[in-house]
Amino acid sequence: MDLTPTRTPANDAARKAFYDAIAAHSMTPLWEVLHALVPPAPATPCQPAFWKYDAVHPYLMQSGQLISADEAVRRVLILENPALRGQSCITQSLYAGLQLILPGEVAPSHRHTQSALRFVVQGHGAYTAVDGERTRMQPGDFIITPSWTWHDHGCEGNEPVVWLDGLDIPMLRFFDAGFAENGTARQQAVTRPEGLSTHRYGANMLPVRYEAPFGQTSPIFSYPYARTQETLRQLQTHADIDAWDGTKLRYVNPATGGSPMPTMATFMQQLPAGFDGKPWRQTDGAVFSVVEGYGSVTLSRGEQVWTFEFGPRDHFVIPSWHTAQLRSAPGCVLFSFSDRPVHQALGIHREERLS
Ligand code: GTQ
Repeated sequence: MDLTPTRTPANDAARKAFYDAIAAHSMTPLWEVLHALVPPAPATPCQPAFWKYDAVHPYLMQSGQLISADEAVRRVLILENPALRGQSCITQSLYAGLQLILPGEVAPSHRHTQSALRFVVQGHGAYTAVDGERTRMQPGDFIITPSWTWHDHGCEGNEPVVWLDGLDIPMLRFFDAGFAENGTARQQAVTRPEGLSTHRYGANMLPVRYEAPFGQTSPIFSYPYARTQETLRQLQTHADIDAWDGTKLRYVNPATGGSPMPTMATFMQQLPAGFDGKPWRQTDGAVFSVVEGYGSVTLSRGEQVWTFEFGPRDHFVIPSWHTAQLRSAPGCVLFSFSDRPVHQALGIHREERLS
């Protein structure tokens, strides 16, 4: 006699009663969820999304009329993934927001275990201070706030300054490893001249008895656009252009060659005029900030297709395992960041370059 249980209406009812019974003991059957738990390919709930700067900028300026940087602590409009509203994230692992600071304002000193990157979008005259050293913020500069370092921001110029904040907030929330505290002083004491960390660590040399000041995070916390721009310009003229990425470079921790922060990788790329890129997909969802020029990105997953026509200061997100393709008629420069170092540390990073 075959005693193998089979699916019948009576058995379905028995299963349902069984699920209810074990639910009272905080248990649930794997077989009902196995396919979703271990999908054949990443099935992110994130959606591609696009924030046109022309649409965002008036709201940012309006926020400046409603609350001071001092009261807000950080006056930021979070870029929330439309499919993950209420979770303060742009991908499942990354946070992004646009921060506004007005002339004369100070965003007070605090520190947290979350790592932060700043990518300057608009305006001159602001600074970020990290552990006693200030760095000026110019459009296109990439600046790091290492985990657990005191930081405050200020604006000493005469125009509003806006930058993109990228943080690993959702990742630390996932690991329940977030700590934070406010500084006792509103602004930290400046103890070193501006640029000292660049002289010390950023001239392709390191102190003989180098000791990492910020653990796994880069000892350089400012990567100015002036240098990146010149590098891209030279490579665009004198080196091969990648059919998928154009000229794409990753920022590094000069002491390790690895990513500037343990949780986030950052990139800058230039597409030449007339670029019609090949499609690719990768497991690390990435956030883009358009620095200069114009172009488009076409994303697809299954039957769904999205196209975003971008220009300077626009932002968009390419979620995990969405096929993406970049094009640019006049040429453009794009900054991006993702959680790739974590994928790589876990040995799960995958990328496919399609043709
Ligand atoms: O500048 O320290 O966008 O702590 C979110 C959390 C910025 C910051 C954000 C933060 C900061």
